[in-house]
Amino acid sequence: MWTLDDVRHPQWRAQQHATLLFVVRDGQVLLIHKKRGLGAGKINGPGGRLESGETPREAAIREINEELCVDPVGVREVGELSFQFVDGLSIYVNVFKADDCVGEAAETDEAVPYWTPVDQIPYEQMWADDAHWVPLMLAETPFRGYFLFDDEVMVDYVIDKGAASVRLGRG
Ligand code: 8DG
Repeated sequence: MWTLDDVRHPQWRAQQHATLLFVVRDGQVLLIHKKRGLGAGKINGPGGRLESGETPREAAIREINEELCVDPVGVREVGELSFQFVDGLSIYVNVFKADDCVGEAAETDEAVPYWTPVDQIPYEQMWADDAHWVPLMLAETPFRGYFLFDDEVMVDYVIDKGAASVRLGRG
């Protein structure tokens, strides 16, 4: 059985490497209704898995362009997420924030764009962990999150923010 100590261990390695990128402009954040892939049906930030030879930043910029046809401006990394699923799947995610984007967000095969005020983010339609770190992303408080999932159920988690390690999780 996996534990958070396993996920926090220096030798833990994820099977998949992905990104998320949140454009925050004029008090609104650009999200997506995800149409396919892991988390289809949920609301999420634009993102996806790295292609070979890409840096995480390059992948984040490519993914938001593929999913919404926009190019982000002022991209910087704000956090990291490590996900271990009890069935064995593991994903490491670099989280980026941007100040603006060029172009008008448009629906594609992968996503429907969804601008929402930052105080009305629909966490109940998102992955269970998001409510715990999206506010840190918005505040630009550096964070490192570790999560254990059983399918869609978050079993346990811990988030380090700045120098502090805050055990917030259940279980
Ligand atoms: P595809 O084109 O190959 O179908 O897929 P992809 O675009 O390469 O990958 P994906 O299936 O979209 O990758 C999963 C995305 O979901 C990736 O951006 C990371 C993100 N993600 C998780 N777990 C969680 C989570 O708990 N919360 C949030 N907000 N995002 C998550 O994998």
